[in-house]
Amino acid sequence: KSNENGIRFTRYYRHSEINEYLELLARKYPNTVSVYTVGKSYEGRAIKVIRINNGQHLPNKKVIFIDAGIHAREWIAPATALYIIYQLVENMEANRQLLDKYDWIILPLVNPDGYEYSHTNDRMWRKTRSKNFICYGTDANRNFGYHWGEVGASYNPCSDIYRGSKAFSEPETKTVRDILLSLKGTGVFYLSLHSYGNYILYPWGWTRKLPENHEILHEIAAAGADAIRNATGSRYTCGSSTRVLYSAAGGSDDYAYGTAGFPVTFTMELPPGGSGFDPPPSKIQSFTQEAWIGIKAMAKKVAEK
Ligand code: ING
Ligand code: ZN
Repeated sequence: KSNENGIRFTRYYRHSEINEYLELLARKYPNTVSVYTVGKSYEGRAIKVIRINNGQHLPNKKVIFIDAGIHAREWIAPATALYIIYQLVENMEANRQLLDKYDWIILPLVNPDGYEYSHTNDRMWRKTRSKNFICYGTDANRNFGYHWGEVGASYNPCSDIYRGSKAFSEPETKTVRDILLSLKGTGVFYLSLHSYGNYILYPWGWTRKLPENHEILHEIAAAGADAIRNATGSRYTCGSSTRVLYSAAGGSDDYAYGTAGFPVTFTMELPPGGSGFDPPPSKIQSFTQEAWIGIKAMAKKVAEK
């Protein structure tokens, strides 16, 4: 089913189409939507964010920041970011409370070079596309500067989990870093969308220690997982990255929590499909819709805290 804005959740969009959709919304809803180019990828592609407001533009509004597409092949993640944008902008009345409480900033595609490469050359590409000696690409989710490189990352530039030559060696991770730092104080909830495996993960990735407010984090994650299970029966596992999945330093959520002062940060691993990273287009609508149910429940729980 299509709609007035022409966005459909029946196929995966390319980078240029994603940016065009954001610009279309900015033109159509000038009082509630702002779109900014916040950076450029290694190969020069524009990285854009959309900021969604209830139209009142009150100062000191708290912010929820969501990104997707840190990893190239995880196509369902940018699709979910687009679905969230579509719901918040086009279905504003239904989301009135969440928009009265927060501004939402969404960066639907952090790594456009890798994403395009996964469409045109190698479906399983994960990293950025920067050149390192003999190989290409850094794992952007090992490149953030919080306990960078200490565990679960590789110093081999040919590895799929290459940490980069230094923390924030990549223009794409610098772009996310600068947004996170600009939200220090107002940012209350950071969510990074990945796939796959049905997890809602919270810090830390770099250590087995649990963060100071881990009980609250678990309660918020569980609210998301419960909402999804009640709505569709799908199950998500909640826990710290290290404990329920594996250790990895240099992730964006650890940086948002540890350095940028976000009190609540999650990495959400969306459902699998096909060989894992490629849910068929017929699943996009239901997977993204279901994720949004969980994300709304988490945002409501954050508002109660
Ligand atoms: N998974 C995440 C990864 O970057 C993760 C999981 C996130 C682990 C944060 C540790 C910290 O490996 C995917 N699918 O990318
Ligand atoms: Zn990922």
